[in-house]
Amino acid sequence: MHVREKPKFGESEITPKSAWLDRRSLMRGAAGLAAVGLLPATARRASAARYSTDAPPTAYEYVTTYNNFYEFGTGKSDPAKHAGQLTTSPWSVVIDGMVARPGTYALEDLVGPRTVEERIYRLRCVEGWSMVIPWLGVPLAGVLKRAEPAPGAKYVAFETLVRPAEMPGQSGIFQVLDWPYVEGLRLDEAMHPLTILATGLYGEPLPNQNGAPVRLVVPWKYGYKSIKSIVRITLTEKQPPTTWNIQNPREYGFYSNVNPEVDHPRWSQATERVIGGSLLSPQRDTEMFNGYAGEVAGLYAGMDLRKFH
Ligand SMILES: Nc1nc2c(c(=O)[nH]1)N[C@H]1C(S)=C(S)[C@@H](COP(=O)(O)O)O[C@H]1N2
Ligand SMILES: [Mo]
Repeated sequence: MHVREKPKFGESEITPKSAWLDRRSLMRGAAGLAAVGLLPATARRASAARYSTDAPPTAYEYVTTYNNFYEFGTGKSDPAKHAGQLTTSPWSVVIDGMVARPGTYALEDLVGPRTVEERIYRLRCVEGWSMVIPWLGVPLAGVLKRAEPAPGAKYVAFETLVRPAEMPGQSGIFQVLDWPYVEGLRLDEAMHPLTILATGLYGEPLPNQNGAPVRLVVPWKYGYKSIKSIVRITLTEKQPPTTWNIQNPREYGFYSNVNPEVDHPRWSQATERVIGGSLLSPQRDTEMFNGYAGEVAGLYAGMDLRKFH
Protein backbone atom coordinates (compact mmCIF):
# COMPACT_ATOMS: atom_id res chain seq x y z
CA MET A 1 0.00 0.00 0.00
CA HIS A 2 1.00 3.62 -0.31
CA VAL A 3 2.57 4.75 2.94
CA ARG A 4 0.98 8.04 3.99
CA GLU A 5 3.54 10.00 5.99
CA LYS A 6 2.67 13.26 7.65
CA PRO A 7 4.87 15.97 6.14
CA LYS A 8 7.20 17.35 8.79
CA PHE A 9 7.63 20.76 7.21
CA GLY A 10 7.12 23.87 9.29
CA GLU A 11 7.22 27.28 7.67
CA SER A 12 5.79 28.24 4.31
CA GLU A 13 8.31 27.27 1.66
CA ILE A 14 6.90 28.22 -1.71
CA THR A 15 9.58 29.69 -3.96
CA PRO A 16 8.61 33.05 -5.48
CA LYS A 17 8.83 32.82 -9.25
CA SER A 18 11.36 35.66 -9.46
CA ALA A 19 13.65 33.78 -7.09
CA TRP A 20 13.76 30.56 -9.06
CA LEU A 21 14.03 32.32 -12.38
CA ASP A 22 17.18 33.94 -10.97
CA ARG A 23 18.39 30.61 -9.68
CA ARG A 24 17.77 29.01 -13.03
CA SER A 25 19.72 31.57 -15.04
CA LEU A 26 22.55 31.27 -12.54
CA MET A 27 22.70 27.54 -13.05
CA ARG A 28 22.46 27.87 -16.79
CA GLY A 29 25.44 30.19 -16.87
CA ALA A 30 27.41 28.04 -14.50
CA ALA A 31 27.27 24.50 -15.67
CA GLY A 32 27.12 24.68 -19.45
CA LEU A 33 24.05 22.49 -19.29
CA ALA A 34 22.73 23.88 -22.53
CA ALA A 35 25.57 22.11 -24.28
CA VAL A 36 24.35 18.71 -23.11
CA GLY A 37 20.82 19.56 -24.15
CA LEU A 38 19.13 19.58 -20.78
CA LEU A 39 17.90 23.15 -20.91
CA PRO A 40 14.85 24.36 -22.81
CA ALA A 41 15.31 26.18 -26.07
CA THR A 42 13.88 29.68 -25.73
CA ALA A 43 11.77 29.19 -28.81
CA ARG A 44 9.93 26.37 -27.08
CA ARG A 45 8.88 28.46 -24.08
CA ALA A 46 5.77 29.87 -25.65
CA SER A 47 4.23 26.51 -26.53
CA ALA A 48 5.29 25.11 -23.15
CA ALA A 49 3.60 27.95 -21.25
CA ARG A 50 0.26 27.03 -22.77
CA TYR A 51 0.25 23.80 -20.74
CA SER A 52 1.93 25.01 -17.56
CA THR A 53 0.17 25.99 -14.35
CA ASP A 54 0.92 29.47 -13.05
CA ALA A 55 0.79 28.25 -9.44
CA PRO A 56 4.00 29.00 -7.52
CA PRO A 57 6.52 26.14 -7.65
CA THR A 58 7.28 24.16 -4.51
CA ALA A 59 10.70 24.87 -3.02
CA TYR A 60 13.51 22.86 -4.62
CA GLU A 61 14.43 21.41 -1.24
CA TYR A 62 11.00 19.80 -0.85
CA VAL A 63 10.81 18.63 -4.45
CA THR A 64 14.08 16.76 -3.95
CA THR A 65 13.71 15.43 -0.39
CA TYR A 66 10.04 14.39 -0.16
CA ASN A 67 9.84 11.58 -2.73
CA ASN A 68 8.32 8.23 -3.54
CA PHE A 69 10.83 5.90 -5.17
CA TYR A 70 10.38 2.49 -3.56
CA GLU A 71 13.50 1.08 -5.23
CA PHE A 72 15.31 3.13 -2.55
CA GLY A 73 12.94 2.48 0.37
CA THR A 74 9.37 3.32 1.36
CA GLY A 75 10.12 6.41 3.46
CA LYS A 76 9.78 9.86 1.91
CA SER A 77 13.39 10.73 2.74
CA ASP A 78 14.87 7.37 1.62
CA PRO A 79 15.30 8.30 -2.07
CA ALA A 80 17.27 11.48 -1.26
CA LYS A 81 19.44 9.46 1.13
CA HIS A 82 20.10 6.43 -1.07
CA ALA A 83 19.60 7.30 -4.75
CA GLY A 84 22.91 9.11 -5.06
CA GLN A 85 24.65 5.78 -5.64
CA LEU A 86 22.68 5.04 -8.82
CA THR A 87 24.79 5.18 -12.01
CA THR A 88 22.77 7.10 -14.59
CA SER A 89 25.33 7.56 -17.36
CA PRO A 90 25.61 6.01 -19.85
CA TRP A 91 21.88 5.24 -20.10
CA SER A 92 19.87 3.68 -22.88
CA VAL A 93 16.22 2.93 -23.37
CA VAL A 94 14.87 -0.02 -25.35
CA ILE A 95 11.85 0.76 -27.52
CA ASP A 96 10.24 -2.43 -28.74
CA GLY A 97 6.98 -4.29 -29.30
CA MET A 98 4.63 -3.03 -32.00
CA VAL A 99 6.89 -0.48 -33.70
CA ALA A 100 8.45 -0.41 -37.17
CA ARG A 101 11.79 0.80 -35.75
CA PRO A 102 12.55 -1.10 -32.54
CA GLY A 103 15.94 -0.54 -30.97
CA THR A 104 18.13 0.48 -28.10
CA TYR A 105 18.39 4.24 -28.01
CA ALA A 106 21.08 6.18 -26.15
CA LEU A 107 19.36 8.75 -23.93
CA GLU A 108 20.92 11.63 -25.91
CA ASP A 109 19.32 10.29 -29.10
CA LEU A 110 15.94 9.86 -27.46
CA VAL A 111 15.78 13.36 -25.99
CA GLY A 112 17.24 15.75 -28.55
CA PRO A 113 18.66 19.00 -27.15
CA ARG A 114 16.59 21.41 -29.19
CA THR A 115 13.26 19.87 -28.25
CA VAL A 116 13.52 20.21 -24.45
CA GLU A 117 10.75 22.36 -22.96
CA GLU A 118 9.98 23.61 -19.50
CA ARG A 119 6.58 22.56 -18.17
CA ILE A 120 5.34 23.61 -14.75
CA TYR A 121 3.06 20.78 -13.66
CA ARG A 122 1.42 19.96 -10.34
CA LEU A 123 2.27 16.43 -9.18
CA ARG A 124 -0.73 15.13 -7.23
CA CYS A 125 0.07 12.00 -5.23
CA VAL A 126 -2.64 9.43 -4.54
CA GLU A 127 -1.70 9.81 -0.87
CA GLY A 128 -3.32 13.26 -0.84
CA TRP A 129 -0.47 15.78 -1.18
CA SER A 130 0.74 17.83 -4.11
CA MET A 131 3.71 19.83 -5.32
CA VAL A 132 4.24 22.17 -8.27
CA ILE A 133 7.40 21.31 -10.19
CA PRO A 134 9.14 23.10 -13.09
CA TRP A 135 10.07 20.09 -15.22
CA LEU A 136 12.32 19.94 -18.25
CA GLY A 137 11.41 17.36 -20.83
CA VAL A 138 10.16 16.44 -24.27
CA PRO A 139 6.69 15.41 -25.37
CA LEU A 140 6.56 11.60 -25.39
CA ALA A 141 4.63 11.76 -28.68
CA GLY A 142 7.72 12.76 -30.68
CA VAL A 143 9.78 9.91 -29.23
CA LEU A 144 7.08 7.36 -30.02
CA LYS A 145 6.51 8.71 -33.53
CA ARG A 146 10.18 8.27 -34.40
CA ALA A 147 9.86 4.58 -33.49
CA GLU A 148 6.79 4.37 -35.79
CA PRO A 149 3.99 2.65 -33.85
CA ALA A 150 2.33 -0.17 -35.81
CA PRO A 151 -1.34 0.25 -36.74
CA GLY A 152 -2.49 -2.33 -34.16
CA ALA A 153 -0.64 -0.76 -31.22
CA LYS A 154 -3.08 0.44 -28.55
CA TYR A 155 -1.05 0.77 -25.33
CA VAL A 156 2.42 1.80 -24.16
CA ALA A 157 4.16 -0.13 -21.36
CA PHE A 158 7.05 1.33 -19.35
CA GLU A 159 9.67 -0.38 -17.19
CA THR A 160 12.10 0.93 -14.54
CA LEU A 161 15.68 -0.28 -14.11
CA VAL A 162 16.32 -3.37 -11.96
CA ARG A 163 19.72 -3.07 -10.28
CA PRO A 164 19.61 -4.33 -6.69
CA ALA A 165 23.32 -3.54 -6.21
CA GLU A 166 22.47 0.16 -6.50
CA MET A 167 18.79 0.08 -5.49
CA PRO A 168 18.63 -1.10 -1.87
CA GLY A 169 14.82 -1.31 -1.90
CA GLN A 170 14.98 -4.08 -4.53
CA SER A 171 16.38 -6.65 -2.10
CA GLY A 172 15.79 -7.63 1.50
CA ILE A 173 12.65 -8.37 3.46
CA PHE A 174 10.89 -5.01 3.53
CA GLN A 175 9.90 -4.90 -0.13
CA VAL A 176 6.28 -4.08 -0.79
CA LEU A 177 6.38 -4.08 -4.59
CA ASP A 178 7.47 -6.51 -7.34
CA TRP A 179 10.33 -5.42 -9.59
CA PRO A 180 10.65 -4.03 -12.14
CA TYR A 181 8.26 -1.16 -11.40
CA VAL A 182 5.97 -1.11 -14.45
CA GLU A 183 3.42 1.38 -15.78
CA GLY A 184 1.21 1.81 -18.79
CA LEU A 185 -0.83 4.29 -20.77
CA ARG A 186 -3.32 3.99 -23.56
CA LEU A 187 -1.59 5.06 -26.80
CA ASP A 188 -3.78 8.18 -27.12
CA GLU A 189 -2.86 9.22 -23.56
CA ALA A 190 0.82 8.64 -24.35
CA MET A 191 0.54 10.74 -27.53
CA HIS A 192 -1.24 13.63 -25.78
CA PRO A 193 0.86 16.83 -25.89
CA LEU A 194 0.67 17.17 -22.08
CA THR A 195 2.53 13.86 -21.59
CA ILE A 196 6.29 14.31 -21.30
CA LEU A 197 9.47 12.37 -20.70
CA ALA A 198 11.25 14.51 -18.12
CA THR A 199 15.04 14.78 -17.94
CA GLY A 200 15.34 17.71 -15.56
CA LEU A 201 13.72 20.03 -13.04
CA TYR A 202 14.41 23.57 -11.87
CA GLY A 203 16.69 24.08 -14.87
CA GLU A 204 19.08 21.26 -14.03
CA PRO A 205 19.34 17.53 -14.78
CA LEU A 206 16.95 15.35 -12.78
CA PRO A 207 18.28 14.52 -9.33
CA ASN A 208 18.43 10.73 -8.96
CA GLN A 209 15.65 10.70 -6.34
CA ASN A 210 13.31 12.30 -8.89
CA GLY A 211 13.88 9.56 -11.47
CA ALA A 212 17.14 10.28 -13.27
CA PRO A 213 17.97 10.24 -16.02
CA VAL A 214 14.50 10.00 -17.58
CA ARG A 215 11.01 9.61 -16.12
CA LEU A 216 7.45 9.97 -17.28
CA VAL A 217 5.20 12.88 -16.22
CA VAL A 218 1.46 12.68 -16.97
CA PRO A 219 0.00 15.72 -15.22
CA TRP A 220 -3.68 14.67 -15.15
CA LYS A 221 -2.92 11.36 -13.42
CA TYR A 222 -1.84 10.47 -9.88
CA GLY A 223 1.90 10.68 -9.25
CA TYR A 224 2.49 6.94 -9.31
CA LYS A 225 1.82 6.79 -13.06
CA SER A 226 4.98 8.91 -13.47
CA ILE A 227 7.42 6.01 -13.63
CA LYS A 228 11.05 6.85 -12.88
CA SER A 229 14.44 5.77 -14.32
CA ILE A 230 12.89 4.22 -17.44
CA VAL A 231 14.82 1.53 -19.37
CA ARG A 232 12.11 0.09 -21.63
CA ILE A 233 9.12 1.38 -23.58
CA THR A 234 7.00 -1.29 -25.27
CA LEU A 235 4.08 -0.76 -27.65
CA THR A 236 1.40 -3.40 -27.16
CA GLU A 237 -2.04 -4.42 -28.29
CA LYS A 238 -3.22 -5.42 -24.80
CA GLN A 239 -3.50 -3.27 -21.69
CA PRO A 240 -0.20 -3.75 -19.82
CA PRO A 241 0.10 -4.59 -16.10
CA THR A 242 0.88 -1.67 -13.77
CA THR A 243 2.71 -1.88 -10.44
CA TRP A 244 0.15 -0.41 -8.04
CA ASN A 245 -2.71 -2.24 -9.71
CA ILE A 246 -0.82 -5.54 -9.29
CA GLN A 247 -0.12 -4.67 -5.66
CA ASN A 248 -3.74 -3.79 -4.83
CA PRO A 249 -6.26 -3.82 -7.70
CA ARG A 250 -9.12 -2.62 -5.49
CA GLU A 251 -7.28 0.55 -4.54
CA TYR A 252 -5.41 1.37 -7.76
CA GLY A 253 -6.83 1.11 -11.25
CA PHE A 254 -5.18 1.32 -14.66
CA TYR A 255 -6.34 4.85 -15.45
CA SER A 256 -5.59 6.59 -12.15
CA ASN A 257 -6.87 9.94 -13.39
CA VAL A 258 -6.93 12.63 -10.70
CA ASN A 259 -10.60 12.78 -9.74
CA PRO A 260 -11.91 14.52 -6.61
CA GLU A 261 -15.23 12.68 -6.99
CA VAL A 262 -13.80 9.16 -6.79
CA ASP A 263 -12.32 8.48 -3.36
CA HIS A 264 -9.54 6.06 -2.64
CA PRO A 265 -11.15 3.23 -0.61
CA ARG A 266 -9.28 4.37 2.51
CA TRP A 267 -9.43 8.17 2.17
CA SER A 268 -11.04 11.07 0.31
CA GLN A 269 -9.47 12.52 -2.82
CA ALA A 270 -11.49 15.77 -2.65
CA THR A 271 -8.65 17.88 -1.22
CA GLU A 272 -4.87 17.79 -1.10
CA ARG A 273 -2.16 19.03 1.23
CA VAL A 274 0.07 21.54 -0.53
CA ILE A 275 3.65 20.58 0.35
CA GLY A 276 5.44 23.66 1.60
CA GLY A 277 2.21 25.63 1.46
CA SER A 278 0.83 28.14 3.93
CA LEU A 279 0.19 26.87 7.44
CA LEU A 280 -3.07 28.85 7.46
CA SER A 281 -4.50 27.08 4.42
CA PRO A 282 -2.54 23.84 4.05
CA GLN A 283 -5.25 22.15 1.92
CA ARG A 284 -6.53 22.97 -1.55
CA ASP A 285 -9.44 21.47 -3.45
CA THR A 286 -8.31 18.81 -5.88
CA GLU A 287 -9.29 19.63 -9.45
CA MET A 288 -10.80 17.22 -11.96
CA PHE A 289 -7.95 15.79 -14.06
CA ASN A 290 -5.63 17.90 -11.89
CA GLY A 291 -6.84 21.03 -13.70
CA TYR A 292 -6.64 19.69 -17.26
CA ALA A 293 -10.27 18.68 -17.86
CA GLY A 294 -10.42 21.02 -20.86
CA GLU A 295 -7.49 19.24 -22.48
CA VAL A 296 -8.11 15.59 -21.61
CA ALA A 297 -11.74 14.92 -20.63
CA GLY A 298 -12.44 14.03 -24.26
CA LEU A 299 -10.11 11.02 -24.02
CA TYR A 300 -12.63 9.46 -21.62
CA ALA A 301 -15.91 10.43 -23.25
CA GLY A 302 -18.62 7.89 -22.46
CA MET A 303 -16.49 6.01 -19.91
CA ASP A 304 -17.66 5.38 -16.35
CA LEU A 305 -14.76 7.00 -14.43
CA ARG A 306 -15.76 5.21 -11.23
CA LYS A 307 -15.42 1.84 -12.89
CA PHE A 308 -12.37 2.82 -14.95
CA HIS A 309 -10.61 4.54 -12.06
N1 LIG B 1 10.19 3.43 -10.47
C1 LIG B 1 9.38 4.12 -9.66
N2 LIG B 1 8.71 5.17 -10.15
C2 LIG B 1 7.87 5.88 -9.34
C3 LIG B 1 7.66 5.49 -7.98
C4 LIG B 1 8.40 4.36 -7.50
O1 LIG B 1 8.29 3.95 -6.33
N3 LIG B 1 9.24 3.71 -8.37
N4 LIG B 1 6.78 6.21 -7.19
C5 LIG B 1 5.73 6.97 -7.89
C6 LIG B 1 4.97 7.85 -6.99
S1 LIG B 1 3.88 7.09 -5.92
C7 LIG B 1 5.03 9.23 -7.08
S2 LIG B 1 3.99 10.22 -6.17
C8 LIG B 1 6.06 9.89 -7.94
C9 LIG B 1 6.90 10.84 -7.11
O2 LIG B 1 7.75 11.63 -7.92
P1 LIG B 1 8.74 12.67 -7.26
O3 LIG B 1 9.49 11.96 -6.17
O4 LIG B 1 9.65 13.11 -8.37
O5 LIG B 1 7.94 13.80 -6.73
O6 LIG B 1 6.92 8.95 -8.58
C10 LIG B 1 6.28 7.78 -9.07
N5 LIG B 1 7.21 6.99 -9.84
MO1 LIG C 1 2.35 8.76 -5.25
